[in-house]
Amino acid sequence: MRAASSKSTPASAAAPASKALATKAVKAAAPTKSAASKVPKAAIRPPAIKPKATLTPKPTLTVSSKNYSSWSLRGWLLCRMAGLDFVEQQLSAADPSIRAELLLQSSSFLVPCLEHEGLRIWDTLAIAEYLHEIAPGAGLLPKDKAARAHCRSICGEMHSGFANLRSALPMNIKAHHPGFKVWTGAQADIERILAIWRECLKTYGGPYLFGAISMADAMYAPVCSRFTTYDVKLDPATRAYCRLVLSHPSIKEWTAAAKIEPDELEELDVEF
Ligand SMILES: N[C@@H](CCC(=O)N[C@@H](CS)C(=O)NCC(=O)O)C(=O)O
Repeated sequence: MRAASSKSTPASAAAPASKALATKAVKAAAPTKSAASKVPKAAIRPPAIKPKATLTPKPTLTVSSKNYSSWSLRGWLLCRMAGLDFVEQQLSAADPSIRAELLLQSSSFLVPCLEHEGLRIWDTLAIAEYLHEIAPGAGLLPKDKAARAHCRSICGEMHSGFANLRSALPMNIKAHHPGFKVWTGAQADIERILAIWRECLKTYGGPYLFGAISMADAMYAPVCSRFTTYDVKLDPATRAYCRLVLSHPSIKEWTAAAKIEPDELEELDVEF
């Protein structure tokens, strides 16, 4: 069954990364003068050129809750950063038929999942690398080889690590917990993330982690949101970085949508 609350929204992204419409130029043969004089003028007009109907469906990104799903936010930001002209399909996290819908949409049951030109790409890192391949000029990865390796390392670290931070400080854009008490395990994750950020900002000069915005900023954007929700204490450099990320127009758009989202997951909304 299709989730009743799923919806498709055209994303107001920048230029399409794929050629949506291909037209084939057809050169009409010019009639000879003698032949032309024998037929009525209307009949010698070249046939109207019809664009070849090769319109492929727009790429679709399946996401879930904008308030709670940090992976959805990452995937969506990456598509925006790549300039992909995509349609967003949002599945309600509160819908009991969600797993049936996810099975249809994503081989792993998980979101985000990108469908592009007949391909289905699930898992955020795979989406990031795929987008870099189809839009190499978008700057998802730094141009410099060493910086690129560094960028991939911290993206991988985010993707596979920080389990304590994830469980103790789940993304919840609507919530605000001033003075939140962070337990030791999660604090170690916070310290490591801040060390990564400080090193990047120092090495590449900011304002984003690798100077210009890159896939690393998309991977760490939900952390900026969590640090705000849970009132995590930051130094001036990391606070400025968080503010910059959260003031990015795409993140502001996502945040505004999250704030008006009706879904509430009680287990993530416990009072601390
Ligand atoms: N490693 C995956 C993680 C994706 C993930 O955990 N997605 C969550 C939402 S944030 C999900 O789809 N949960 C649905 C479920 O478990 O049924 C990725 O990088 O995309």
